[in-house]
Amino acid sequence: CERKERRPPKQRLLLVANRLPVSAVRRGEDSWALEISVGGLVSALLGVNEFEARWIGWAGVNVPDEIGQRTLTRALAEKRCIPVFLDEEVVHQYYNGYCNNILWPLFHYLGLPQEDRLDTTRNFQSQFDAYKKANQMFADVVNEHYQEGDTVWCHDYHLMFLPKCLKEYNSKMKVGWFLHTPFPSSEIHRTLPSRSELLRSVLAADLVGFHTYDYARHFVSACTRILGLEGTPDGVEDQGKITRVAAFPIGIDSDRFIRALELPQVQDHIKELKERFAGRKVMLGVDRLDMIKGIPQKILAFEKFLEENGDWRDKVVLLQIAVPTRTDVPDYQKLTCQVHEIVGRINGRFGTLTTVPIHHLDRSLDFYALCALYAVTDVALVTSLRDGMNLVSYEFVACQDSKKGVLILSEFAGAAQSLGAGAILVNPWNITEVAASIGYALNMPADEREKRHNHNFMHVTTHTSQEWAETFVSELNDTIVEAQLRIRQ
Ligand code: ADQ
Repeated sequence: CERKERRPPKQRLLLVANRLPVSAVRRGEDSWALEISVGGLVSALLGVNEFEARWIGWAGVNVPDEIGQRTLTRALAEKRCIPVFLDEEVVHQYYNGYCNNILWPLFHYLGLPQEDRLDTTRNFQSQFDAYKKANQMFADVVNEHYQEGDTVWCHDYHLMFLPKCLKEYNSKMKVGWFLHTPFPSSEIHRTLPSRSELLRSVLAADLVGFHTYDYARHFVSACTRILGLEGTPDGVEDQGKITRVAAFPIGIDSDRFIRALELPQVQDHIKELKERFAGRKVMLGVDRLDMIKGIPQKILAFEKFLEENGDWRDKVVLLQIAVPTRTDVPDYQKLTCQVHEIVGRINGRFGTLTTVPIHHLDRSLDFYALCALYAVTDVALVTSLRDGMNLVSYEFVACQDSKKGVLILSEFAGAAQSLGAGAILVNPWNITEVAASIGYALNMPADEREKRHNHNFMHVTTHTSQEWAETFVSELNDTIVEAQLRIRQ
C-alpha cells in the first residue's frame, strides 16, 4: 500500500508589528471591509509562507465599542490576524507622536523635530509614556495568544519596548526583533532623551536584526558608548547575557512578480502603457509620500535634466506614483503641497498642449498595474535620503528581465549595498549628479544595461523574503540553543 509522506508541522510564528497587513474600514455596526495595507514591511512578510504564522497588530482604526471589537476580531481571524485595540489618545501620542514625529525622523538622520523644539521637549515624556503603554498592550495580546514553543518576531521601531515586556511575562519566550529602518550612528541616537531605556529594552530580545552590517554596527556602538556594555563578535554582552546582533538583508517574493507578468490583465496593462507612451522613454518613481524618499529632490533633478537636454523634452516622461501616508502629520501635509507645487511648475514650464513631462499620482496602484508599470519602465529612480532597504528597487529589477532597464539608486538606501554593482549609485542631495545620471541611464548601450541587470536580477531572485525569514528564524533557534549550552557549561 502507498505510504503517505508526513510533513512535520510548520513552526508557529507570531509576527508582531504596529500595523496588521490589512486595514479595517467600518461599513456598519458589525460589518467590516479589510484592505491590504501598502508598505515595505507588509510586502516582505506576505511572502513568508513556510511558517504557521499569525499576525498581531493594530488594524489602523479606532474601535471604542465592544460589538465592533468582537466583530472585527472575528473578521480578522479569517486572515490569521489578531488585533490590538488602541484608543485615539494613545494612537495620537504613541503613533503620530513618538513613532512618527520622533523616532522615524531621528533614525533617518533628520534629527529631532526642530520647529517646535520646546513643545517637543515638554511633550516628550507623555509621548514616551504612551509609547511604553502601547507596547505593553501589544505584549498583553501576544501573551494571551502565545503557546509554548512559539517564536515571537517583533518588527520595527514602533515596538522597541516590546522585547522587554515579553521577557517580563515569560523569560523563556523565544523573542527576535528586527528593524526595518536604518539604525543611525550612535552620535545621532545619543540625542534621544530615552536612548538608554530603549536600547536596554531591545537587548532583552534573544536576536536583534538589521538590514545591513552598518546598521548592526551602529547599534552595537550605541550599546557600548551609551550603556557602557561590551561588544562581542556576536553581539552585545550584559552581565553574562549575550544578545546576538546581526544583519539579515530583506528581499521580496520575486516569483510573485515574475509570474504576474504572464497574466492577461498585466499583459493588457503593458500594451496600454506602451501605446500611451509610444516614442517616449519611461522613467518611474514609486514611493510612499514620505520625506525620507527624496521625492522633491528627484523631481528637481529631472527638471535640471530637461533644462540641460532640450532634445529630450518630448522624448521622456517621468511617472511618479506616490501613495500618501501619515496624512494626519503636518510635515507630511506640507510635503504633499511642496511636491504638487514643483510638479505644477515643471509641467507648466516644459509641457505642451498635448503632453506633460511629469505624471504625478497621489495614490496606490494595485499589484497588477504596478507590475505592468515596472515592466515598461526604461529607468527607475530611487532617490531616498535614507532608507532601511527599499523594496521598490527590488520589485523593479524582478519585472525587468525582458527590458533590462536601468536602476538609479540612492547610496543612502540599504539596497545600495546589495544592488550597487548593477545600479547607478547617486547622492540624492546632489541634483546635478542625479541629472547627469539620468542622461547616462537614458543613453546606456544595451550590453551595459544587460550586464548590470543580470547582476541585480540574480541577487533579487536568490535573496528572497522567504529566505530572509527562514534565516532569521533559524538563527533565532540556534541562538537559543547556544544560550542553553552556555548555561549548562
Ligand atoms: P517602505 O518605506 O514602505 O518600507 P519600501 O521598502 O520601498 O519602503 O516598500 C514600499 C512598498 O510599498 C513596496 O512593496 C511598493 O510596491 C509599495 N508601494 C509604494 N508605493 C506604492 C504605490 N504608490 N502603489 C502601490 N504600492 C506602493 C520600510 C522601510 C524600507 C524597507 C521596508 C522593508 O522604510 O527601507 O525596505 O520597510 O523592510
